[in-house]
Amino acid sequence: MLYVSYMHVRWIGGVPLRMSKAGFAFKVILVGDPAVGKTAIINRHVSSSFKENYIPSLGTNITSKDYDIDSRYVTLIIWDIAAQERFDNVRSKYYTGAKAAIIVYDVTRPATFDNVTFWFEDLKRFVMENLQMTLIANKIDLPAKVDSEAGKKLASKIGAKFIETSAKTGENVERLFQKLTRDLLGAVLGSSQEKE
Ligand SMILES: Nc1nc2c(ncn2[C@@H]2O[C@H](COP(=O)(O)OP(=O)(O)O)[C@@H](O)[C@H]2O)c(=O)[nH]1
Ligand SMILES: [Mg+2]
Repeated sequence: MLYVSYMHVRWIGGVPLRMSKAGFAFKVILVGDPAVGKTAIINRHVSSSFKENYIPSLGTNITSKDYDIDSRYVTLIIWDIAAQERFDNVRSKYYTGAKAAIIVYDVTRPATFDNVTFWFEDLKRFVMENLQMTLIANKIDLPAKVDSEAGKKLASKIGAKFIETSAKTGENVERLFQKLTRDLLGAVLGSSQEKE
């Protein structure tokens, strides 16, 4: 059973610290071209909301969310980058310490799918070992111009899980974060706890 509550995050020297119960905290980052729905996916998950208007995020937004998975506390610290992603030094800070990366593309814009390779190479360039990756085909509530098979194929090529989502309807968004959290926990406990 999985329940969720909001956490307060304290800032010390730029590093968020949770002052709470024992458990695991994992940094999760979202990457992908502008306007693919990174912020929308987070908002859907964290606050069950969706906005039609595109408001490009400024700087980096950090949200955290707590889960109770089989009586273990897990916190995801979810980083959403924007605006300055062009700068290498900004991205490298953003990537540092990440345990999971969500690469997002927009199924209505093939160029955002083509750029997945850029984001993957970039992650490889900056992030060390043990990065769990998920490729997200977002906006599946709209007519797709990139088919599922191409997404699946690319995901397996880059060693990522593949999930198709709509931040608008919410389809598969909870599944994405539940799976991610369980897989991160499973990896840290060194067991094969992965459940669908
Ligand atoms: N129809 C539809 N629109 C979406 C979806 N996800 C995001 N959008 C819209 O796409 C635009 C960009 O979303 P945003 O989350 O700001 O993209 P970001 O730049 O990757 O953070 C906004 O206008 C959102 O309303 C989706 O799943 N379906
Ligand atoms: Mg954004």
